[in-house]
Amino acid sequence: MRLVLLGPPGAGKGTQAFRLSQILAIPQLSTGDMLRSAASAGTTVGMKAADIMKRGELVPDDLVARVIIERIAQPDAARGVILDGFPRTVSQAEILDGLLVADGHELNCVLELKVNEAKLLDRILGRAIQARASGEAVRADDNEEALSVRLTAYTNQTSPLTHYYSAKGLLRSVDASQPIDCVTAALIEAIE
Ligand code: B4P
Repeated sequence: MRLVLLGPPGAGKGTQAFRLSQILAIPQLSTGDMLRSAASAGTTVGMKAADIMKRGELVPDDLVARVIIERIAQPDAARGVILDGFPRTVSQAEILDGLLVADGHELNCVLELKVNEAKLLDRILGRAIQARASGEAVRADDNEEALSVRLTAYTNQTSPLTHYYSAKGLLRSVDASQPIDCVTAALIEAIE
């Protein structure tokens, strides 16, 4: 099973990808997490990505392609993958098509998480408030300024993917403004 989770920042891609990964017993591949780890580790890719992510912009396709190509080649990904936050541009979708074809696989389903903008803002800023209260590090892009840039990037660069995948008959949209358990149930139903 090869799945893509698509949605604006704070839609719950990471939250739901983790749950689906437990249920379906296939790995969650989060480009956001991979880029944040690369940034903390100070790798060449990570150093280039860190400031871009902090501003809320999308990291260039060639850098993201490098991390995903490396990760998807790992043995555990042969069983299937849940792609969390990748692809985010039409060029990335074409890179993914090429990778899957080369491995003799195909995409089973693209799950779009739909949430209105007010709720996205509440969730992201809520996460920052919670992190601050519990003494954890606040994500560098969880602030109003970066979120506005992230939302614009989603509208301009990522949302065209809904047409791309709908034309291929792969898109399933789910109301992700519901409580977390209800969203998971709706996603499982959409996959089935
Ligand atoms: P990501 O790490 O992918 O994060 P995100 O889109 O901002 O959030 P996500 O949708 O996963 O929301 P989450 O579950 O955390 O991207 C960060 C940055 O990395 C990008 O801006 C970009 O710079 C870079 N990047 C990553 N991939 C890239 C790519 N392919 N190309 C270029 N750049 C790339 O949920 C958010 C909050 O909401 C949490 O607090 C959660 O608990 C809460 N929540 C979730 N679901 C909920 C629900 N149903 N009800 C209530 N709260 C909920």
